[in-house]
Amino acid sequence: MKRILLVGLALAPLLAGFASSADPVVYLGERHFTLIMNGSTFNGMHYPDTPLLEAYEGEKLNFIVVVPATAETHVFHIHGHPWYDNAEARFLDAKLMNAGDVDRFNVTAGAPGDWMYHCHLDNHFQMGMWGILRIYPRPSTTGDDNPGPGHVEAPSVPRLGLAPTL
Ligand SMILES: [Cu+2]
Repeated sequence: MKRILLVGLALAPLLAGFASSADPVVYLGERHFTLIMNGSTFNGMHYPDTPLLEAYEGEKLNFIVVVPATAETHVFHIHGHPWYDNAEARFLDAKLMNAGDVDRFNVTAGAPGDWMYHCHLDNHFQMGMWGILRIYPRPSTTGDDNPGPGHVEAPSVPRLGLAPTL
């Protein structure tokens, strides 16, 4: 365990930069998030240093969830955003992932607020293996999908979905 944590810590500076595609200053319509589950970390971090995933309501969120070949089993879970799993041909909101597994899926960003993502294994979760998907209200109510820059005001975000459902 200690070795795995050290590897995770060593990778942390490299991994933190690409976990969140951008601050949601501009409505992009689509975002990409890569999360690596290793030890009791996401991308080598424990909460509150885990990636803050930011998006606008209605954006398409493309996730890549990776469990390295040297890692242990994890269960990826995200609140309020079930995704369609092609292998199981059904919607899931938690996925058992073994060493070497890579899962790619997309969801539509739901109601504005803070939604927890976490490992569903209680011992990992208790060590800080969780983070926040923060969804902001759409920056424009005109129906324009790409209102452009200028929407820099951060709305107050209701705190939703934070209670862990273990
Ligand atoms: Cu885990």
